[in-house]
Amino acid sequence: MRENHLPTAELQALDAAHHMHPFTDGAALAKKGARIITRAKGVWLTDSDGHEILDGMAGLWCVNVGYGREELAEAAAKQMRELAFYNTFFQTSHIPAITLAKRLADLAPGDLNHVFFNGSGSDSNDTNLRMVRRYWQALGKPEKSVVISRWNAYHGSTMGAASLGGMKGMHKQGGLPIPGIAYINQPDWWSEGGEMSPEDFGLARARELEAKILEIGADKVAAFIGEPIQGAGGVIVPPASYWPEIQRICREHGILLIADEVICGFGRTGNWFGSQTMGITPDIMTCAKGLTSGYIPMGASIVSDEIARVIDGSEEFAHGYTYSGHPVAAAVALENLRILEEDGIVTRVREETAPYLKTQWEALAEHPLVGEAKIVGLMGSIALTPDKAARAKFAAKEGTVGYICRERCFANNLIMRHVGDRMIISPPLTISREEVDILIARARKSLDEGYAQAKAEGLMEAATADA
Ligand code: PXG
Repeated sequence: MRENHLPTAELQALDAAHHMHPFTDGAALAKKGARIITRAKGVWLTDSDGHEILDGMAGLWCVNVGYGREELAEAAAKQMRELAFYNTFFQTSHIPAITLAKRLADLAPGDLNHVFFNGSGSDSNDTNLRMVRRYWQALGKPEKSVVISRWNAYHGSTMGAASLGGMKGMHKQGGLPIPGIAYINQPDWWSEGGEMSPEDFGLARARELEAKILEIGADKVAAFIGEPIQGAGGVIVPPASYWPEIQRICREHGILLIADEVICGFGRTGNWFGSQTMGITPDIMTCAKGLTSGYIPMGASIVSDEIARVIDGSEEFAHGYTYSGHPVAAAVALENLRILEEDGIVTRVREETAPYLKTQWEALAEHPLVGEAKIVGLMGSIALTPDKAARAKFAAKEGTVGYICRERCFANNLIMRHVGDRMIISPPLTISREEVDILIARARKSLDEGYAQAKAEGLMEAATADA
């Protein structure tokens, strides 16, 4: 394809001069220059220098149907011509929002039959926070307002969503969390499980919820929120004992359960929703990303009959966004869901691609730099370690070796991210077997090179236990 853009160096200079990047050390990036992606097809990105890069992260965990689907472009164009925008506020509605709400109600588990539309995952979680507090208030229990979350959870970047998240680095910047959020520990057996079996550890971590509810008082707790599998926290797969126990505790103490499905939803774990993979039926699901495969921004809160009955049955719920149910986004989401279903993508993930990738992914655990290798559906992680048997952390600053490996992946034209010293993948759900083979070969090569570099730089020292 003919390139008709400025030279890479000029684009990088303009980017550094004018573009503020999310979650980025701007000065460091300005020195190095951003990698500029110009187009994409399937699982392959092309950068401004013509490199072909395998996108092992589906953009940002979102391009579930892969890049370059004409039908999605068509759906957007058609809707823009027909009705580019109308709001859903003042007793009006439109066909894309109605059709999508019905479609999501059919797909969602249990009695999650009602949809509040948002613009992203963050503002979906803001909606959820306001909705659960309003729910209890409408039932005459306004003091039932605390939401319990987990350290190292990611629920978004707005003041509300970042407070719901348990990322201490985010809380440090700008006076977070907001009042009324409490935290328990995450179910990360590899790093925090000590001598316990994974199953015992899963139960113990779930029971921290019960202890926290009792500490605060069940009459003050509105809800618990969690990602079925933590994504941005490093793809932490909880032990099988964890989620059923969390659900039991929520039910027993009259606490609403919010499953943040922003990453796990729409096929990522081999089912439509991560909640189904984890065997739970939440009261609210947060959706975004894969809802439109990232082709256009959209978020949704899918809620139970009971919550909708209370919210819609009392005075006006004073909440909403201009773009709640945006017709173009809704039209793209509908077409995206059609593709996921009619192309059999979710089923293929569960029955073919995930089992094929799992065998090769778990074999990476034999690599000298790798401790555990975990994968559910098409979201996987590996823990890097200087000492497998001891499940040790590195003596070097957390993320040093992870960053080295990520840089090797970049150099080998594979997007595989690091979160601290965990490497993570989440490729488009349409990845073929041949592409899985390429992903694994490049990951292995990058780990070999990362290992060699870590050894050469004296980084294979384990931290002492109390470090
Ligand atoms: N919930 C979860 C579980 C997420 O993963 C959000 C909410 C917020 O969605 P929006 O659409 O507001 O970004 C997310 C987003 C990373 C990374 O570094 C992950 C996300 C966003 C940005 C970076 O892995 N997830």
